[in-house]
Amino acid sequence: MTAAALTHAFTQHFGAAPALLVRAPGRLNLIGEHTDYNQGLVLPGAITQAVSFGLRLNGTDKIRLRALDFDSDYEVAVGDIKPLEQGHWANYQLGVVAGLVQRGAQVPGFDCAFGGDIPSGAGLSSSAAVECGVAWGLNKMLDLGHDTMALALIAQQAEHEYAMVQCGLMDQFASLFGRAGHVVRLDCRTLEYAYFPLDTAACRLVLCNSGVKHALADSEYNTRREECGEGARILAEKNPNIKSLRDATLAEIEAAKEELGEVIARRCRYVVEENARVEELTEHLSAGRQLHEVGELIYASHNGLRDDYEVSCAELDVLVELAHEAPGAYGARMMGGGFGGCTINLVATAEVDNFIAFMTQGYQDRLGLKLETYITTLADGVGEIFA
Ligand code: GAF
Repeated sequence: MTAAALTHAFTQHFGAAPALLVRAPGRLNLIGEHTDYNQGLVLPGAITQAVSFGLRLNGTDKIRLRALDFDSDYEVAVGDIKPLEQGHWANYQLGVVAGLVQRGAQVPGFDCAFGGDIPSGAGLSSSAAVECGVAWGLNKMLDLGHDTMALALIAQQAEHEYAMVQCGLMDQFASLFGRAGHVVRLDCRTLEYAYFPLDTAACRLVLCNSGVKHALADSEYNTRREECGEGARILAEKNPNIKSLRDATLAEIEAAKEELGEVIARRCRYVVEENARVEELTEHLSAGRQLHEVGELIYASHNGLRDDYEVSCAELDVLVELAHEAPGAYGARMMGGGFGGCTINLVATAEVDNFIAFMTQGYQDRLGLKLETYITTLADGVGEIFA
């Protein structure tokens, strides 16, 4: 949404111009899936698709929200906010306000209109973008002085306590810390991070939207998180240095197979292997262009997510199978929480058009489904936009 369109919509609705315009991007993740809540490593980036916000203090004690894309409004007194029914779009904003208040902020009434172009249900973290945009905007408008990492943590808390998904930090981190042309590796234990450029002359990241979102995504996500916690607890009985799956080795998992049980052992193995893949992939990126090796790691990540972690679905598996045959594809895998959404594909730049044509035809032929694709550009994280 352009700054002019947003300003116009805001002014029409609230009767005064916004004081601040903010852009908050969605995210992709090159590798490191379901590792963030195991204190592991992730390698996401922010994308050009984003949610934009107009904000202004309104001189009352009311928060007035306008969701431009859903043509829907919500209003509440600041002192009365509480989680709404699950799935309500205002939970993300309200959760952020609650987090700021909890940290001592006096939040006065404000108006907020927002809308964007992150396809919903595509696994590109439109919810994290909403949380991060509001957190960043209120922090600036009210001069609260939180640093960017604190804002990511406040946004994550909103997801836990208002959206009721026990997510890790990756999505909020990527939306706030993205850098144009780069992916960024985050160590979810120490919160240290490092940027890696992606050479777009050689390769592009193409997202293929399966168009499905299975209802069990949120509940299965929380279940995986519990299984990992349980795995870490069992492993810690033998080695007290294991504080999370980040600390475990494959040998330790193998040795505790009986106690873990078959399912939890597989979950643990996936997490340990995926962390190793993030390390290996970033070594390849640092060493220059080794796209075949990078691609193999991406394919291996999908296999683990499908077979050991069991968060893929038939449509995503078909997309990855097709990518194996597609012109220019180095690697492909499901991305994000799973059970639908997009695959991420590393594709030779010169072959992107052929790749997309092949995938589109193949998805239609195999499943009778229409494929939406996005050639992404890695973008900057949350920031102000100027009219
Ligand atoms: C979702 C979560 F929000 C992230 O924290 C992360 O766990 C991801 O699924 C899986 O890697 O996007």
